[in-house]
Amino acid sequence: MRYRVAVVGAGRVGTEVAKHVLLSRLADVVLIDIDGNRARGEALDLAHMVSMLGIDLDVVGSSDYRDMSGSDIVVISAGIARSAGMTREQLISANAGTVYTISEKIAEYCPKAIVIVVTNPVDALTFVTWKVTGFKRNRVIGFGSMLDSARMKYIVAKKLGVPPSRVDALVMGEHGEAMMCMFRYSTVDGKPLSEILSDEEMKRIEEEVRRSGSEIIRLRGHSSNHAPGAGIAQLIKAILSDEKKIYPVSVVLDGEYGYRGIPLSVPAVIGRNGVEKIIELELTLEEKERLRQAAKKIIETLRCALPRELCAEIYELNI
Ligand code: 2OP
Repeated sequence: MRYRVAVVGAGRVGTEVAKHVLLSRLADVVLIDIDGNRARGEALDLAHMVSMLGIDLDVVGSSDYRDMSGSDIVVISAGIARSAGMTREQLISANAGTVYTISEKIAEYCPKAIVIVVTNPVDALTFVTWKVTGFKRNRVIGFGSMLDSARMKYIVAKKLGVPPSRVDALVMGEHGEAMMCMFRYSTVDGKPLSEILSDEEMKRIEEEVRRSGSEIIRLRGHSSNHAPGAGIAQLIKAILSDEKKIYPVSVVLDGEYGYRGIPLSVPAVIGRNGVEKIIELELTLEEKERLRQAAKKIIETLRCALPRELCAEIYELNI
């Protein structure tokens, strides 16, 4: 079976996604960007890369949304990225309109696709994509906490002096300041981290995970792209190969964790239908309160950018 992945937004993250999809031999790629020459230029360079490696996959660039027709998966990576000193939420007014327009085009040209939202603030924009496409919630997946989980895994591994492959880490809630490192559900050699680390150590690790994205921006002047590219390709592989692997992703909840019609980052089984199932972990009272704070923050972000006509239900929520 030959698959097709469309990546809308041929910037640093989008091109990295395209590269990983091609290198992992997952699908043909179409790069869409309002700057058609940029999309075509990146596609040409990537086409030379696959030719060099003897990988028989097509990659094209375009500014015409019609060229993404028939794609199995569409990745939304367009929009403005964070710069130094900014929070992800501050991007909502700049990026909501972009994601709105792209979502309309996806509904028109790729009505059967699964959409992976990457543009920040990702949880809020997962909601916008779900609303505008009208797709079932299982077909709209936000990528964010998976990146935070990989960062947590790296930081814990360094701290404990073990290779990252011996660590399993879970971050959930939101891809933003209210992210929650789930130490009780994260392990080293199968042992919960909450039994190994002190409260102070856990606090410091969580802060380091939270600061990881801005630290990259501080050091090199622009936001992450290598880890997101690799992670999004892992999600694409899980979908196309129907892996049914568990990854933390942003999804609009329908009663899980006590929320309905709100996007939150939660562990989910990912397979051919996108989100096949949401894993409902048992939470302590403190964790429930932190999840509530994350939900509240996402709702406030949505209210800042979306008119009441688009999401009356978000305005009515009292969390
Ligand atoms: C990050 O955390 C871009 O939100 C992304 O690096």
